[in-house]
Amino acid sequence: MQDLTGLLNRPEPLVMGILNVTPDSFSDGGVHAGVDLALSSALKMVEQGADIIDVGGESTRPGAAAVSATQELDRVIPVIEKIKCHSAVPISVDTSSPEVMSEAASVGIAMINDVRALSRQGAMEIVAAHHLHACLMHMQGQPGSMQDNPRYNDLVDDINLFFEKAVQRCCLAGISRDRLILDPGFGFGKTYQHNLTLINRLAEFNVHELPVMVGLSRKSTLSRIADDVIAGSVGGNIMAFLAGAKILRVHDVEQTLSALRVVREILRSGEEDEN
Ligand code: 8Y4
Repeated sequence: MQDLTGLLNRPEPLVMGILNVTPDSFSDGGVHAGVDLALSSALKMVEQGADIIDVGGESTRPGAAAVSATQELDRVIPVIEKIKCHSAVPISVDTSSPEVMSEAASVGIAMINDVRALSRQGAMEIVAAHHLHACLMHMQGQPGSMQDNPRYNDLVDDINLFFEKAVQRCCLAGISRDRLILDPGFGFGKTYQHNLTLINRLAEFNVHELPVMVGLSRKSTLSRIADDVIAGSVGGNIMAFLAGAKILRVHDVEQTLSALRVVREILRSGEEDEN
């Protein structure tokens, strides 16, 4: 088990680099070529300053085919093992499958990033037993249909109620509260307007006094606004940081860190002006 407590207590946000190991991303030349390509992508993000690498083998895009736990294990476990041979970077696993959680925990990871918030049978117990950190993400509906007319009473209040219940369930299952991270799930059962509201009102998710994570990177709400989706994502992530986001899940580690450094230096200099 890798502990993120120290990293989470730093003043600066954590940048989580996205490593997709779905066949469409890393499978042009057989299994070994796939693992090597994934490794070099992970090491590049680490060099660029990523604090965590999020390894995912299930695509949650609308219309994506369901994957079996076996398929997901075959994709994810060899990549985790390979990264661990070459780097001490904390690893997060993007999965909803208890089988994958369990195998990954045995290999040694820091956290589970679950877009289904540990809702599958046995998931919470695995996180508890291995003292893993876990990101509980909000999603309305299921990946295949979540974007057909999502509706809320009050978006932020509804998500906060979901967080309240999910945190309570996790604590009852034996997970320490301080292992939990909350994510409002940008793009998961949200309209364009909902997604913008999430960023505008992001600070309201701080009421739980748990770290807030966001995944804005390259998503369609942002590419609809900006032709340059990388620059657009960096802008969204800066706003999220200013609203208190603690973990930024991104494809573009270098660009995100450059922008964060500038904003943090300006903030630091402003505090100095007060003296
Ligand atoms: C281009 C690239 C367009 C990627 C869309 C996407 C989140 C997440 C995803 C998130 C947390 C994605 C696994 C969707 N999004 N986990 N995972 N929060 N915690 N789409 O927002 O990146 S996958």
